[in-house]
Amino acid sequence: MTAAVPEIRSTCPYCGVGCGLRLRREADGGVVVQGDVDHPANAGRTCSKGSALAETLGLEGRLLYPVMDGRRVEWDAALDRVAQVFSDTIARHGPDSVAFYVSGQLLTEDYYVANKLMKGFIGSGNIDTNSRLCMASAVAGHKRAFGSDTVPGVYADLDLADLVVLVGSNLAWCHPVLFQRLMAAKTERPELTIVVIDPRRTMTARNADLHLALRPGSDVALFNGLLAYLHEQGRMDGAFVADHTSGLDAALAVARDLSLPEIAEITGLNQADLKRFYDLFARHERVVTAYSQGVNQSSCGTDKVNAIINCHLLAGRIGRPGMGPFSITGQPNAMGGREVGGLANQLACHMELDNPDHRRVVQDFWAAPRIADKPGLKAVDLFRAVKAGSVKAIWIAGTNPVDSLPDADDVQAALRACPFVVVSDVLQVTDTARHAHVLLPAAAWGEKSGTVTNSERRISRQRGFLPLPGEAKPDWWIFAQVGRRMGWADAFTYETPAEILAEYARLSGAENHGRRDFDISALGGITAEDYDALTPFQWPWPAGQPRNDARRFFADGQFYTPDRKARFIATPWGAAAEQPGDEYPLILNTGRIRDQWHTMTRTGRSPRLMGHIAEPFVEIHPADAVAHGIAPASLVILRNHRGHAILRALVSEEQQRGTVFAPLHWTDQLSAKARVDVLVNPATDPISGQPELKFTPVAVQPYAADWYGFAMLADKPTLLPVGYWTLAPSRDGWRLELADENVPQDWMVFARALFGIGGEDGVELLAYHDAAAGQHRFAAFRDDRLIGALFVARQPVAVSRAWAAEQLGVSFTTATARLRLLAGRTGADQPDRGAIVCACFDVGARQIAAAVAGGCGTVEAVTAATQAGGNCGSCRSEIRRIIDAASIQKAG
Ligand SMILES: Nc1nc2c(c(=O)[nH]1)N[C@H]1C(S)=C(S)[C@@H](COP(=O)(O)OP(=O)(O)OC[C@H]3O[C@@H](n4cnc5c(=O)[nH]c(N)nc54)[C@H](O)[C@@H]3O)O[C@H]1N2
Ligand SMILES: Nc1nc2c(c(=O)[nH]1)N[C@H]1C(S)=C(S)[C@@H](COP(=O)(O)OP(=O)(O)OC[C@H]3O[C@@H](n4cnc5c(=O)[nH]c(N)nc54)[C@H](O)[C@@H]3O)O[C@H]1N2
Ligand code: SF4
Ligand SMILES: [Mo]
Repeated sequence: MTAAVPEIRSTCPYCGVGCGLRLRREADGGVVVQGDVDHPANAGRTCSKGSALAETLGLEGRLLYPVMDGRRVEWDAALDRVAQVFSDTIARHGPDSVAFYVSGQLLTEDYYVANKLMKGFIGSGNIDTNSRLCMASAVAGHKRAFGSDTVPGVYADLDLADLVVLVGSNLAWCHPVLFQRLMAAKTERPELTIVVIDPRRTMTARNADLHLALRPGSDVALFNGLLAYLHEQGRMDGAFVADHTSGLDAALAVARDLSLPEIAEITGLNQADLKRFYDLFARHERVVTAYSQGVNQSSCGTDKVNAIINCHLLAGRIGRPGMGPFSITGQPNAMGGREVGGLANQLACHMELDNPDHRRVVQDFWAAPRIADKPGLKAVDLFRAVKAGSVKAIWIAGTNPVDSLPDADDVQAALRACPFVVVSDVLQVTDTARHAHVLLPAAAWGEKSGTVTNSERRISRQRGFLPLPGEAKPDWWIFAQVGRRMGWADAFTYETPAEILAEYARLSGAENHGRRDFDISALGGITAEDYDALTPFQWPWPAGQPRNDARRFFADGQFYTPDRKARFIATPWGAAAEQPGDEYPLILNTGRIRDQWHTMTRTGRSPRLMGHIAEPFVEIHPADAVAHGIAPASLVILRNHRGHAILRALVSEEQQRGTVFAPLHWTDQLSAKARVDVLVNPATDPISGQPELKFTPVAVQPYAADWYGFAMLADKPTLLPVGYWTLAPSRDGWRLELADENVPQDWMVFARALFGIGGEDGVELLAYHDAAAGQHRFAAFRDDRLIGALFVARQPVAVSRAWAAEQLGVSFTTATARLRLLAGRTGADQPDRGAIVCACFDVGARQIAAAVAGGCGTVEAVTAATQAGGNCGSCRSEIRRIIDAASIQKAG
């Protein structure tokens, strides 16, 4: 009998909210995931992604041993080869001819070792991270204003604020637990006002008191106008500005360049809405401005950040409860990576590469033979250098740049051309891993141990509770092994993550004396037992001082600039260089959906999460759809001079005219041509180097499909020789959307190939054809089980996907049942649930609509009747939408 495994406390591997989880392994091997009520970040709440974690832990597709040139090898051989090629390349071409590209999903300990190896021992700044695509503008903005990358606020400020302004943040989908916390605060204090600034009417915007659907890219003009308005209205905190800031005059002069009518013109907002927002901001002392990628991912992202911070400085609204600018981080350890120096222009512990004093402190502490003496290449430039051949060996860990960097086909070309590519990942096949000469199997979440820092500077433990599968190893171990083999055995002796954290903590205190914000030296002597027991805490925590959670920075008006004053930054408004025109008339905006995480390597395995949105799409305004000949649910080619993508049209009024939105998630693994980053503009912010991921001119045109198909399959298909396909796992197999410009020669042959059947016994293949109507249907059964069904039509196939996905698990004992399936009809005993709205309890839109029709008039009533919305709550807005739609229908 298996011994009972005690409950483990850990941290969610997804977003920067950093929710605490309790994990338990059942006797049957299953895993139970629950929110940790004792964790201050979530107090027991989770969202759909967190609560579906157990479904993503299977070993299918995992990389379980090292692979070299396509063949399995021993760890020694792989590590020796990596060390050898890196050493040789450095010997022949210098330290800047090699690079690491890492991730905000690595743990702090992993990050620390990789950074130490590159900056202190190889002696190059060439380690950058996907946080360049994510947090770099916030970092640069903080440094310009505060002299350090300090996030002043804490989550409790959202509960205490009277006005919360969300800029370029779809909090409801991207940080659901924080959003629920905000909504709970609003329920308790309805006077709490929420303003959302986003070109799209997102789920977040639907819950706002005021939604400003500004023109993409125009935030600087909006906030410059606010700065001038606050000054004009006498909202300046004169004493704070005089004693604790510098540079107001220049910032104000630039802000005053634009009149209100000009701002209205630039932002596309009407003057009344602008004034309403400005007035709300002016009137409320307790205001939090929380921002995310609509701000950071822009060619003027750093100016957007500073334009926001300027307003808080002018009004003196920073460092006190319930107020302040608040950058919400994306990845679970985006913040930890910034602390540890993962960006190419930083050292470790918030020290700077261009500061000789900091370089000396770090080099001495590491007893390093050298130290990088200049910033390394930032992500976009790094891959350009790979393509140009000046970087000849690259090691990619915990990120999938062939899908997530802009101009992604160019990144792919760079990797194809690179003499030596190492990839550490948990999966065997990703769009990036395909290009690796050496593939190293990393331990995944649940197997590895370490620490992460969330958006409010809270450091929490991730704890392993599953055995390391195959030969997988933690990332820190892999980097340390290579460091040893490159000749620096003494510097990379680590045997446990606890030792690494202790060393890192000591470095944070080295020659600090309160001069640097990041100080966790209290942990400098942490033992393995204390590390195991470490409970979540917020930094700073200097040695010899008590823990001081929920501390706000800058309460004393002291900043980390040389004169300890915060700086106003003049932020002149300017339009993005690449604008839409005749050839590419629409602006492509990109981002996230509720139930998928990035390149879907984990969330794409959960049928429940796939039930929400199962296909890559492009959202387009009805007027633009008509203008470009796009019918709802048809397929669309999105195109510009960099490349193209084929996506399903989602025609929707939520989208601003002149713009389209597509999710970044889909890869070549799950769809034929849905990597949107192929199109995306690689222009970067001149200060932060963060790319313009939300603003790319594109053209749209219909995909000239001759036929559309929908299939469900018991086994994953191997060959898909059609122009368009998208795969999604369903409970007992796979769902497949298909289309092509040409008709197959023989539909029967096509169907057999798709189902993976020949003429074997025991398989019954039913077919229905209406050639005139272009309709073809096939269903194959083995015994009483469905092994494949295909529906083909001239128009997008009108078969309920939610119903169809469930048929693979059904027993088909009668001929009637089989024919009914072929007809694509729901049996009376099998109601069609509609698209999954509540991923936690698997409740579909039709079930919710039925509950509403049956008298449930509130979200709470729907929850009581169907369970929908009763767990994480991130679907509550969608439930409300269904209720609203029903009441409008009734009224009409
Ligand atoms: N479900 C889910 N959650 C996630 C992730 C995920 O993959 N899936 N990823 C995590 C990560 S790493 C990150 S970085 C965060 C990102 O979290 P968010 O930044 O909230 O998410 P995005 O969808 O990237 O973009 C936010 C919004 O910016 C808007 N926007 C675009 N252009 C502009 C503009 O010019 N001005 C303004 N004001 N807004 C604009 C977009 O319309 C979009 O709604 O999410 C984290 N959480
Ligand atoms: N167009 C557009 N592009 C974007 C964005 C956007 O909004 N629009 N957002 C950008 C942002 S903010 C981000 S953060 C990036 C995210 O983009 P990526 O970082 O490329 O996306 P992920 O899918 O999270 O990649 C993580 C990889 O690490 C692997 N992995 C998981 N766990 C581990 C582990 O423990 N160790 C190792 N070694 N590997 C592991 C996974 O299998 C996966 O291959 O995308 C960016 N790209
Ligand atoms: S909000 Fe959801 S994805 Fe983010 S940390 Fe919490 S459970 Fe994980
Ligand atoms: Mo991110």
